[in-house]
Amino acid sequence: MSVIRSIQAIQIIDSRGTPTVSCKLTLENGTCATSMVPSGASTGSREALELRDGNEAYLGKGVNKALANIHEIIAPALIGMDVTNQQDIDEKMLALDGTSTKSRLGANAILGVSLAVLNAGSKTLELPLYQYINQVFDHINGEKPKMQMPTPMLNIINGGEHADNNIDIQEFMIMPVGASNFSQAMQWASEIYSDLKGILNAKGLSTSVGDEGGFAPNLQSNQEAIELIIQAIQNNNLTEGKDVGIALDCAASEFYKNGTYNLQGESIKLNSSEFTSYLSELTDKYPILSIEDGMDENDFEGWKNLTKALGDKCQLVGDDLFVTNVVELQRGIDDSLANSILIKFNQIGTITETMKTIYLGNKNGFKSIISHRSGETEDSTIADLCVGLGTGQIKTGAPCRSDRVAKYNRLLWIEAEQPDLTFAKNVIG
Ligand code: 2PG
Ligand code: MG
Repeated sequence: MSVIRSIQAIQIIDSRGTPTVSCKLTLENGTCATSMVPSGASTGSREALELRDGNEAYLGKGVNKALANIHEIIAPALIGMDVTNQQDIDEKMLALDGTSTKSRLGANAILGVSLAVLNAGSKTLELPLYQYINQVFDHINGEKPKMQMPTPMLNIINGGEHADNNIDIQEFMIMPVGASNFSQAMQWASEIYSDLKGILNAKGLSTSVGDEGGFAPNLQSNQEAIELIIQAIQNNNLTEGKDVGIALDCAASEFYKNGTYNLQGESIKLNSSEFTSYLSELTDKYPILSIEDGMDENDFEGWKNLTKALGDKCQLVGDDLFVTNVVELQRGIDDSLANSILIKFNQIGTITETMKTIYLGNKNGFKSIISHRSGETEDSTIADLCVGLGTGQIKTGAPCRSDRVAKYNRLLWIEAEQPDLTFAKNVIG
């Protein structure tokens, strides 16, 4: 039995220079494993609580209260437990917290430990992390997913809360669905990314990057961003739609106020049904395979209408809408809101709950897209999560900046180690 001997947590810095939690877990058999917790900027209002100190240090963003909760409340309760029993450990932490939003201990404290437990379990059993994750899912849900390599969604133009430019849509992504394997998908994506830089340069536009490594120029419109990307795809002798599709994350909650979708970059204000038409027109005109958070997180009527209008031909992904939470996802299933879910483990706070949400989605025909946060670290667990659970898609930023490529590089290694894993292309529609 691989018993937990100690848990240590420290404050580290994420990709935005903001403090976050890192844990180190040591077993009686000497095995050690670590974790680092990501953090969002365009957060959903129903996400589990990220505990911050609120004092002068780090502009109030320190995480010393979360560290104290790990050392004083979580660690004493977990020491002596078998690290390979992920579900028991996560449930113990949920009981210690006792709130529905993890507001007592903090989702950042709980996730730091939950992730370190997952990593320590794989190490002590000497299994690659993705294989161990596959087993843990089976223990929790009684079903072994078919492992596969994901299609990446690479965010190459950043807007919204992730950049200080004038673009309202937060993420313009490419999906190399026509590639024959993951390495080729990454090669195409990197070539398109470099080409896009040349196009922006030639137009005298900025090639500085936003929080997720995509370019962040000022542009006339959302359409212009899509057209620049299509140009870069074509310059590489690839066909938009067939080889490389477009995916958007509107993060619409960020520009929705008092019943209006306010596209400041284009000086237009639209009501819910007009914004649905705006998105439908974009989808008719361009090869858009996936739209995330096309509607505000509380505009349930809007979500219903969008799903009616586009749900048959386009992946509609709930991020702020579902916050990786089974209760919110069940509402979406019952009310026909969206057809897919974005999965971010820090929105909910434990590996066990994350896996239960994915299982509920699977059972109801929802696709799960494993996602980074805009504030990231070099922790690459989400790469293994997406292979081990065979979810088929991952979004983790541009092919640029170490916090983003850490995940893509881990996936390149997994593909090299497991050349027989299928590449989950053509996952849309
Ligand atoms: C999103 C994410 C990640 P954030 O909205 O999907 O791209 O952003 O982490 O800021 O919520
Ligand atoms: Mg999102």
